[in-house]
Amino acid sequence: MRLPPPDEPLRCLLVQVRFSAFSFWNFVAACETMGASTPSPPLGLLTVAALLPQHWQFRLLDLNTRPFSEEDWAWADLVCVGGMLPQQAGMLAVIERARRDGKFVAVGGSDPTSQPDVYAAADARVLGEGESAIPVWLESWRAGEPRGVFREREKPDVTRTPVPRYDLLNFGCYAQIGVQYSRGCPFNCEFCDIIELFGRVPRTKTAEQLLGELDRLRELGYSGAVDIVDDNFIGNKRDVKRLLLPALIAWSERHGRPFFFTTEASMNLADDDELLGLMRAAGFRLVFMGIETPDPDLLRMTQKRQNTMRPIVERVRKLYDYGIVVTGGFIMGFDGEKRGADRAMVGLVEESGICLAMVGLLVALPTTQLTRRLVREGRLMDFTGKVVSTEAEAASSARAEGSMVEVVDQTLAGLNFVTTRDRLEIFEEYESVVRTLYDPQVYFDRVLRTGLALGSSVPRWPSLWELRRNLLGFWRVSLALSADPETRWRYWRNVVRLALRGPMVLEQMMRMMGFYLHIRDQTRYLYAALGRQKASQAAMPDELRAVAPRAAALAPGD
Ligand code: B12
Ligand code: SF4
Repeated sequence: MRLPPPDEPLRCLLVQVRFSAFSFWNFVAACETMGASTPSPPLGLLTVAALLPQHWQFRLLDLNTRPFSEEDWAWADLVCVGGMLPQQAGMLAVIERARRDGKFVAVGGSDPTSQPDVYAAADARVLGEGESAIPVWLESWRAGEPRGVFREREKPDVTRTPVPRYDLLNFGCYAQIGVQYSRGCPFNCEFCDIIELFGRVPRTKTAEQLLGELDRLRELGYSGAVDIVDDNFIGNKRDVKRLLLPALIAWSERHGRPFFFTTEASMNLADDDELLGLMRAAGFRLVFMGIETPDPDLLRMTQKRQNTMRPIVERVRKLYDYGIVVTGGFIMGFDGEKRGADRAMVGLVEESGICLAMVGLLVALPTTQLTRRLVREGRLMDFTGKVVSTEAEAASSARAEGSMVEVVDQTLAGLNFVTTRDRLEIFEEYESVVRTLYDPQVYFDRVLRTGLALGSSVPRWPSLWELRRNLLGFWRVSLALSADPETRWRYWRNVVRLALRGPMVLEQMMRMMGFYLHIRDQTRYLYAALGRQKASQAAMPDELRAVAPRAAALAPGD
């Protein structure tokens, strides 16, 4: 198939493949209550559309919001697909179909960048950040060769990143819209792939640039939840405090607060009252933090010392004082983890009141320091449970027959290495944590405690569109939770008591209660999957079920 040069008008179809309905983060059931189909749009592809020649035509086919469209497929001269590890099988299916139909297909994004060999069937593999890699691809294409592997030459300066093509979205399909202020994180956690993909020197956009993106969203008629998808929003704390937040507060006040914000940040956020005050004033309502484990020895071992500086519970509660809800990521299966880790984990989540605690199993992600160490120690496994001697072998088996894990997210796929304690015991304790934390009584009681402790966030009037969404959400969540005798009573108790704390707190905690609709389905699926996984772990030979605790002594952070 001949592809015209990129300077000619081309029709480009951007395909976002489906996430599993059983991923913790794919809270479709909660989105549906407000009439949306999926949590967030694919910001990577929207940015790619802005980086490609603007005389092209673009369409977005987000398979999380609508079925595969033969019409869009036939329309396209070329297909761009991108995404993360759990989307691998879907991306490969798109590539296969493109090859079958003689359509040119380019692939990029986090998983293709981490494991390019898996995507060898694509015509063009454009690896790394698009700002830097797409020009390399276009240059080669203009010289007559659009096919091949094209890598970023350096980490791009994100102040030159164009405004993502938000005009390609149907906002009604999404619960929130993503914007990005910075890339990279200054910390050095052993299991983290972000610092491998984006580096340890945070690169920030200018405040004006971010406000330009918000202006664009406003212009297109969007209002409501905006997720700042940074790896660590406070990676460059100085710029966030001095430049971004003051400008954002002024902008929000000038425009009648069209948005409220959620983001992800490291735990040292809690140590800075001035920063928290600014975030509150700017309209931040929720922050995700990687808390990982209550055990300070394990935090040190995994090079996450920043989480050991002050008591975790105290830090989480500090955010509540500023009206900011905390969601947290927790991990089980670190080297050196001791029996009884489940009790400590439940204790931490309960005491800190983190409603949405994403407890998962440690995954050695491609390209990380953890994976490299496990290879050195002869402990990395492929997805069939076989020890491999190179990272490439593990990657190439991700789709193998007999895969013992489901590559959905960390709640379902993990421990792809020989552990330092019996892996069956880890699975059992993991299940006990999830069962305890997401027992309806425990969950709704935690929501209430947190709601009662939550300071009020900055008041704002929702737009008519949002109001309609919120009311629809309230009605549908109420119907669904009232129909279930396990949640009915506690749900209404929470609504009444939280309403007395004011509309802002009620709105925040309604989201947490709506999320339970997803958790309920997701955990049901999880327990069944864990049953299957435990059976396969039990059948593993003893030497693979655990290594001597010696490995803990080899651990890097000591
Ligand atoms: C926001 C985010 C989420 C959000 C929203 C996801 C969504 N719908 O977009 C949520 C919270 C839902 C999420 C969930 C998960 N996430 Co996530 N997430 C991110 C995060 C922080 C930002 C992604 C983003 O929007 N970036 C901004 C855009 C502009 O950048 P980009 O997507 O990388 O795109 C650029 C390039 O990659 C490239 N590009 C991208 N696509 C394409 C396509 C083509 C053709 C080309 C040429 C170029 C190209 O150009 C773009 C511009 O430079 C990243 C970290 C990161 N910095 O990437 C992790 C990240 C993508 N997530 C990751 C993971 C593992 C997950 C989970 C599995 C989490 C888990 N712990 O279990 C879940 C599963 C998701 C699900 N729904 O089932 C990993 C992926 C690892 C990998 N090797 O693939 C990352 C890298 C980090 C991490 N370790 O958490 N995530
Ligand atoms: S704080 Fe988060 S983003 Fe930064 S290195 Fe650690 S895990 Fe990665």
